Amino acid sequence: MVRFPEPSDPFDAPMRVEADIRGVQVTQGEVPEQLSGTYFKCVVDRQWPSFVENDIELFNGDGMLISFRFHKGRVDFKSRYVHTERFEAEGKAGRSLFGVYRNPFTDDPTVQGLSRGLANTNVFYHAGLLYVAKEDSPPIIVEPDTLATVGSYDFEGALRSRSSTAHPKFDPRTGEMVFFGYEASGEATPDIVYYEADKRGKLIHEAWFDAPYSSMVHDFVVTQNFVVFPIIPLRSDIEWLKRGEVHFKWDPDEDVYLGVLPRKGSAKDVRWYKGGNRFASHIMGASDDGRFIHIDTPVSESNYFPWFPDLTGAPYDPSKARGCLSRWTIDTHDPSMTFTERKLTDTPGEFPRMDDRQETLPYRWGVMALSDVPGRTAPGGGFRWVSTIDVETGRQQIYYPGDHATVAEPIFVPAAPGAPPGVGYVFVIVARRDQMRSDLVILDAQRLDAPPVCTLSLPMRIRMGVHGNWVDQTELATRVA
Ligand code: V55
Ligand code: FE
Repeated sequence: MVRFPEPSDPFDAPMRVEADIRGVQVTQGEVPEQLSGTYFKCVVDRQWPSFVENDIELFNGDGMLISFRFHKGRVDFKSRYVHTERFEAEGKAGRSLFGVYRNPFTDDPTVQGLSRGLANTNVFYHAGLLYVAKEDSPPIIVEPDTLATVGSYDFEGALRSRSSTAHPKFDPRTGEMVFFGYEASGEATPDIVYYEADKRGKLIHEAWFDAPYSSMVHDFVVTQNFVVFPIIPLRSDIEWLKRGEVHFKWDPDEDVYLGVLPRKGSAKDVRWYKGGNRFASHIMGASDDGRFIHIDTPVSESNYFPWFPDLTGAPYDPSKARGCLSRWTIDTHDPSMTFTERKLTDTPGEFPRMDDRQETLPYRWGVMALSDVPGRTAPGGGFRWVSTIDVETGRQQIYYPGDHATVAEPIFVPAAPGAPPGVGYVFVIVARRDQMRSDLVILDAQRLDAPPVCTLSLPMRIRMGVHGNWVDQTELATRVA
């Protein structure tokens, strides 16, 4: 029998619908005619109710891809499940077979050896392939027009890691995709493997090393001259998994380590820079000048995720989970092996993004979702505002979608492929919680506080999810069969 637990807000109930809309309705403004390309995004939509109590739906739900395809002012919408091994096996059984988030010891015995990958975290394009990724498994290739699943991808046999990040970085100067796997040789191991693929998608670099302890390495840092692996104390331990517990626990007594390697460096080059206990997850952007590495990331005092327990039994503290965009600076010549931190804003939030054409390079324009703006109120929780930030001056522009609305990750879309940095649009999916449906709102990236450029209104909800990316038509045209 299919019966899902009731969510606290009916907006967050599973949908389990795959949809096509030809010509999405524009309810305000006009779609920029010159935009030609597709906005792909991952959402999470459990196909079968979990047999785990209080399952982490956002992290442990089936991945569904949505796409908004722009051509001459017309926008077509599509949503399709990613047909992972797990989705197929559970579909055949008509029920959940996989248990606790990233704990294979809790799975139904019939699925031993099948990939636990959910393809629910990020979708990105490189060297003619559209990838969907979840950090616990290899990526999956999807067909960009139909969103049909092609299958798991191992770089033609070259990927030896058991896992591959959902947050690769792209070097705009070389066309390289820089990525990694953590717990790379198995559950709860401290093994990290750092990879680079060249502009044709061929693996050209591989370096294995050990982190100081095993933890969730959700995102990382790539600059022109360095890669940096942030080790944040959301620890894992095989004994916890054997006991049937969730994969990660917060350790309030453990330090943060930033593992620095030169680009294309090897294990012997890793240097660990240490800082006190704190939490960070997503990187907005980073750059280096040969000596100093600057890393911009929202930083909070303690664990952000309420579903990962504190090792000492301390209750989740939402006030310590709020993080403001901050800048970490590593002096690679400093023998003290530490790093500094300075706040760039006083508006807590997450989902930091930039103009990705500046990735690995010095940049000024960033955007993120905010949960609080001092002096302003918005009813309800979650992310209620979007803000652009000039990371040099700290100057912000803020968009408020109105009451009863929450926002997903905002992304930057260039006005045209050659537009200057930060000149273009912010795309953000707005959940109209009182109307049980969502909008795709397009804002001017330089005038975020002006009325939207246009609002595309969907007749239904877009499910919760994390990351997405714009892929220009000129890039999509290079796709390989
Ligand atoms: C995140 C999301 C995941 C995951 C780990 O921070 C981290 C977001 C959607 O799944 O497995
Ligand atoms: Fe992420």
